Amino acid sequence: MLPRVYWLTGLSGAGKSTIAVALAAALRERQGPVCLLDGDVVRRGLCKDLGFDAASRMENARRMGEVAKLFHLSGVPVVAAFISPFREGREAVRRCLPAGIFIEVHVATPLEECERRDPKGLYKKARHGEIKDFTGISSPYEAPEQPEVRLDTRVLAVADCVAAILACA
Ligand code: ADX
Repeated sequence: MLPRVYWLTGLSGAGKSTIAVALAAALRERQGPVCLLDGDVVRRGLCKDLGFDAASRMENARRMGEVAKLFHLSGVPVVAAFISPFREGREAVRRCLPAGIFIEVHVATPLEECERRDPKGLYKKARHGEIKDFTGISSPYEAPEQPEVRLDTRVLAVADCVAAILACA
């Protein structure tokens, strides 16, 4: 099986990281080592110089696309979880990989549900103006038009999400 790049996009609190960890575990069991790239982790290290303005988010996606490509070329599947709110940023990653390798997964939890969950208390802060450029509140999210997989986490358990992703690639 060719090492794919599974790119999970969606709002903060949508469930991307949870699904990414479960997907990486399932892939590891089948194929061996997996590269897991997660926004919260990457932004504390490799991309800690970046902010959340549009140009920084595009640069974050560009860099992570390049990292994903290096792992892909080394034969390692990649699971990436980034809000990656801009369609063009995601499509640029798709274009830098061979055809059929980029699997775009829209973790399509609606804003109201993400805000209800608010696992890190960030929506509350954003509503109070304590965080600027917050995705869904004061910064746009461009949902994928034709993702390889779209997940409604309100009705799917994590294991169902993983199964749906593996079934498509
Ligand atoms: S992305 O837009 O550039 O793809 P990324 O996925 O790396 O974002 O990081 C998102 C995480 O950063 C969120 O889950 C949240 O914990 C944190 N964060 C901090 N400030 C913001 C903000 N203004 N908008 C969105 N997420 C933010």
